Amino acid sequence: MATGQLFSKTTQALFYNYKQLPIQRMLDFDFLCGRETPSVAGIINPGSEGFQKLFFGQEEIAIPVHSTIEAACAAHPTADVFINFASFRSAAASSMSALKQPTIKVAAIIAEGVPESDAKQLIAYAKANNKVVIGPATVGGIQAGAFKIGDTAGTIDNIIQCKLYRPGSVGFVSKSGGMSNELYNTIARVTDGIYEGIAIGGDVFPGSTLSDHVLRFNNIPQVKMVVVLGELGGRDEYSLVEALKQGRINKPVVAWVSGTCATLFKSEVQFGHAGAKSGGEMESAQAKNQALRDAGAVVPTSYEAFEGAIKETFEKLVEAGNTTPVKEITPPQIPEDLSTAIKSGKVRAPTHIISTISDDRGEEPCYAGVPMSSIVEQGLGVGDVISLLWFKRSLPRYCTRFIEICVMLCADHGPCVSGAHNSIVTARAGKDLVSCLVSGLLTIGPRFGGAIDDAARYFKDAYDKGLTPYEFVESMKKKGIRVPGIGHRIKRGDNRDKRVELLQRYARENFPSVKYMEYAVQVETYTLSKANNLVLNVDGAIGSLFLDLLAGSGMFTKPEIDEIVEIGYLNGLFVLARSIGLIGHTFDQKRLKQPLYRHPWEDVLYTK
Ligand code: Q5B
Repeated sequence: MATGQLFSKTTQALFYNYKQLPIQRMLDFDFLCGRETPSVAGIINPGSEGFQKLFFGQEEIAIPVHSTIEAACAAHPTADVFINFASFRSAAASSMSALKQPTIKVAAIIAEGVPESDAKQLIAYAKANNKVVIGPATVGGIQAGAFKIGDTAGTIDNIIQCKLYRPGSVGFVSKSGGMSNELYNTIARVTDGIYEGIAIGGDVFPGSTLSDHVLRFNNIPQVKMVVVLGELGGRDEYSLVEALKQGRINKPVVAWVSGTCATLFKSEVQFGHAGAKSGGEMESAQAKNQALRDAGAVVPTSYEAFEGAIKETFEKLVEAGNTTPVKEITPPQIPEDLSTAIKSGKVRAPTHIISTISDDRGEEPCYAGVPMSSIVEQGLGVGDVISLLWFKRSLPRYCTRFIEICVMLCADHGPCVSGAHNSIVTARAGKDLVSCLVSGLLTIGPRFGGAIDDAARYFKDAYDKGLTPYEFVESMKKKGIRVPGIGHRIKRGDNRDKRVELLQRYARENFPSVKYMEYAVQVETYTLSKANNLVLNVDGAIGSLFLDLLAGSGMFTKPEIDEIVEIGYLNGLFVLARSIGLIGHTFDQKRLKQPLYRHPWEDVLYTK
């Protein structure tokens, strides 16, 4: 075990396993102490690399993340403390790897339940190589005003109350991490505060012992007195007794071994820590307290008297001129996190996004206020989900069924249409699913599949204005605009599109009114008189029928209908539906292991 200071105001650590809160607490402590460099030099997060954003005071900093201990040590050769937040399963192996790095001098192991045989190996290796292990099963330790391990001393408020932002003159060592918080507070009240505090952990085989740290404190000039909190079980306190008897400790030691109540129990009792069980007489709190007292330590008669004993010992030191209480300083204020400040109502902040269709903050996500479980329990379908997320209302079943029929009928139209062709070519170029999908989707537009909105706009305008089909079509011709929703590459007057027929039949049987659709049919009758391919196509059928749905369902106001048509909701139906087919074509090509597509020369007219 090293003989003196373990930490200083420039000590840096490598933190194993990304745990945002304890790292941020370390950095907040740094800021409180006026450190110039963050105490965490790097994070080791097995399997990932990059940077982690955290706050150092008011400044946001990026702490490097390394995937291995070796890489982290190589990148930060001056970081000599390894703080291990691994689980009990991997804590021993990772600690051993860290101790084997020449740059690491101290390893703190937080996990509880590390196998005792592993702990013994770590201890043996550390001893042989002059390294220090704190833990396992520890909260860590702190050098006041300089360096803190993980969650030691708890919240910033507690650290301020315990005056840990500046060094005092008491060295403190305890088995228990929880009790060390209590003692930091006590010591701050009755002395000038902690110089260094270590919780060795409650395991049967701690990496370093109470006496190891007391002997170390004895060599630190700034430490004027030592406080020790032991507990029943084990014989660690007897090493301290020996050291006291041998005169190896020349600073006042105030000690208490907790667990005196164990004698009240008839059988052996296991307290919180693995090592804290009332074994034989020698391991009892009473015996250990007496032995410490006999060896010269100040040992009160009860835990309640511990505070008084510490106070008295410190006052004697001051009276004797052996110590001058440190001057009090005011620590800087840690900037509050925005989320905490908002929660407490201290500040308000503008939001950057507004959303009205869904909410995932509660117990379960809601679509337009309807919980998912209710959607499932009511047996609703994808048409209802579209109705909630796109139109923000629950439409009647005949409407949502119509939406579902649109999606089903437009899901695919063979491999030769623009979208499928693009997806197929993209898949054969070896691209991923999303690339294949979007390359197909990008063909959807005024000529292919994306004429639904325009069809609805033009049919609505013409019908609402009372134009005859002749007036409407000829006015469009004059403007040089093809009637959206009319015309098809392969469908003809004598080979109608089955999809259009199915949609029309459903609407005639279920919609209260189909006036827009009937108007579109009249337009078709006129355009067919001009050319056999100018049929009402699937875009025109959906566009006109959706106008009937909006107007006839009684679920939309006139301004809402105008807005839906104006914004252009309806192409969304084709985009959504055709995605199903485009994904299918992509999988098909990949399943068939089709090679790179190259268009044949014979199919190209090369000309000047
Ligand atoms: N003419 C669809 O044209 C197509 C006219 C017209 C007045 C019209 C064309 C068109 C409007 C957009 C539209 C959706 C490009 C179609 C779909 C999904 C699909 C696809 C699939 C699937 C076809 C020949 C003569 C010319 C033109 C005139 C043509 N359309 N006049 N209004 N609308 N329609 N798109 O066959 O005098 O000879 O110069 O743009 O609704 O995309 O299955 O394939 O599910 O995937 O190439 O169903 O109609 O005809 O361009 O050779 O024109 O007719 O002016 O007259 P074609 P063209 P003229 S559904």
